Amino acid sequence: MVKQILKAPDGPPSDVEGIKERSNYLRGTLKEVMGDRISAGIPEDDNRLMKHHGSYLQDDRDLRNERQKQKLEPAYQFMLRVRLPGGVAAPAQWLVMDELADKYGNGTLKLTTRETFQMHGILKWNMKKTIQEIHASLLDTIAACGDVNRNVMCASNPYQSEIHAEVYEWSKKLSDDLLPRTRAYHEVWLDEEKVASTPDVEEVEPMYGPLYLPRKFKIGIAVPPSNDIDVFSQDLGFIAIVEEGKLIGFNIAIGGGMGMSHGDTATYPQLAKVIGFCKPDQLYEVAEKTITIQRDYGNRSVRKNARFKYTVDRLGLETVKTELENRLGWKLDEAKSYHFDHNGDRYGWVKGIQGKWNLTLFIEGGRVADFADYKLKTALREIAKIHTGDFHLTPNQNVIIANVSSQKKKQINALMEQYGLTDGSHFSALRRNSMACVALPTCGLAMAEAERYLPNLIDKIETIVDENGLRNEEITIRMTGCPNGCARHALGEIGFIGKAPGKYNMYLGAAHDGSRLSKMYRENIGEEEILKELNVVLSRYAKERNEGEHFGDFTIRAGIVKATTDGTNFHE
Ligand code: SRM
Ligand code: SF4
Repeated sequence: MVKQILKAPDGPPSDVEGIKERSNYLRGTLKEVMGDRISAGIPEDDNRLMKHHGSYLQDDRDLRNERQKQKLEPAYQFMLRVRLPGGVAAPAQWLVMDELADKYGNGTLKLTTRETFQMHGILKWNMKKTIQEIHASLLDTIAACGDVNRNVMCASNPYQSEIHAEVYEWSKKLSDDLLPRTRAYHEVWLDEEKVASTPDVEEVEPMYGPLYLPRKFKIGIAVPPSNDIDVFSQDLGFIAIVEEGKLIGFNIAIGGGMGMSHGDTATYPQLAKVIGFCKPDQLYEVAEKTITIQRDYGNRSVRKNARFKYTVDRLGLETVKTELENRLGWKLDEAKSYHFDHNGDRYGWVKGIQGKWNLTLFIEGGRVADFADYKLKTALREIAKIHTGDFHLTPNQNVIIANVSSQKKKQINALMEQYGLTDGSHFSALRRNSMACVALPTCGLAMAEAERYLPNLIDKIETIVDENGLRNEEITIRMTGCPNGCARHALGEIGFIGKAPGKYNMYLGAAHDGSRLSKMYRENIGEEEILKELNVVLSRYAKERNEGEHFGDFTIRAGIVKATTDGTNFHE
């Protein structure tokens, strides 16, 4: 018997709840509107549903004013996000994405902060062909966005150890088993015939129900000592626990999230809290039951407060834990000890299991493109043509050419040399530890630049870094174009959130291992002030730091920013 979906706890359901309810399990009128040629856009109701199919309607914001002046409709286009559990793609799949980006997209691929591909600039009439070609490569875009469980992340070196490989399999299983069951995606995009039947909640969506979740839900699995997936930023994070070389299970952390709105203290980034431990074969059950708690108790009235972190805060951590144990029918074990030491990527060649090699490459801003002086996209395509292992997209927007034999390693090195492809070792450690969200021109929510601006800002910060002898100091720096936190700004030792064109709030104090959020240091400042402030704090760091002390820890110890008492809550 499926549990009845409780009414929204805090008021009347939001408009999106109505849209989902009327959509007949995410179908809406998508099939019809995607076929019409009246507009390059689609109605808002269908756009809401579209997200559950892995896509957003956007418009090119660089062209917005000019088109408005010319009384033209916005330059509508679609963003498409692939579901890629653990970020693992086969070379043939890389080649398909590479080709589709040229054929139907804007000629580039974005490697995202959740280990997958995004394409931008797809026109409405090319969407179906694009999705069909992705599907033919055995990938899909189902549930890559929307009020469902999203792409499940996992530590990004699956073949570096047997444990990584095992954890990857768990992330894939979670991603597959937690998919919505509706056939809407297959009918709208893949021309599957609709089977006439009376919709039955239990049959169609046994876990989600007809309203799906109140909001997006994110799961990730970390393998200590790397916290590359930022496990405490997940709605539900798992930390792999290894004893005597064996995976014995996972610590469970709940209620993390990065998003907030400027000036609204009812919204805030929050770290997930560890509530217990489960064995590997209990993982799916824990995930499923946690999701059903959010399904039943999440705020379906105010979308800004609908994420699981707010449900946990409203109900209380202990209540949620007890509810989870009730639904499981067994008690969670005590959490085991673990240790993280960084949340960034490690670059270059690393030997993994079975004599295979892994090469992590630095992809600035996650943008795979052919630049005037750096043919990155072509180089990766040429590697994909000869590569017999996999590609691993990392949570820091980079890529690992994984599972490479010694013989192929030589060929890949030759291609790297031919194209000047870099593992980032000649860059400052600051740049290698940088992340920026997409922001302008495609993101409709951006208030300032991020991906297009951070590299230029880092050029200037590097001068300060060099003057202070900090070139090889691993300091994480992250920029987002708005407070939604897509580049997990609140877990960067230096963080920027866009406020207005050219203006950012600046944050300091996050932990290098992703276990403490940052605090606001300066509000609404432009480049000149950013550099002035960084000059002061970085030169103090160079002179006053203790041995081995990370920059984020230093800014707290030196009183540059103050840690909150519990080290977690972060408000403007
Ligand atoms: Fe995000 C919305 C891009 C990871 C929090 N995010 C968006 C949208 C779809 C804008 C929109 O709603 O119109 C952005 C599309 C821009 C574009 O043009 O492509 C967007 N988010 C991204 C990506 C591509 C950033 C990147 O440069 O890599 C990341 C895609 C991840 C993926 O593959 O699934 C991305 N977004 C994140 C993360 C990081 C993470 O999950 O680890 C976060 C913070 C964690 C969290 O969810 O708390 C994040 N995105 C948001 C939010 C705030 C949600 C909230 O409830 O607080 C929004 C706004 C919303 O949902 O209303 C958002
Ligand atoms: Fe867009 Fe804001 Fe996310 Fe950046 S952080 S991609 S500006 S929603």
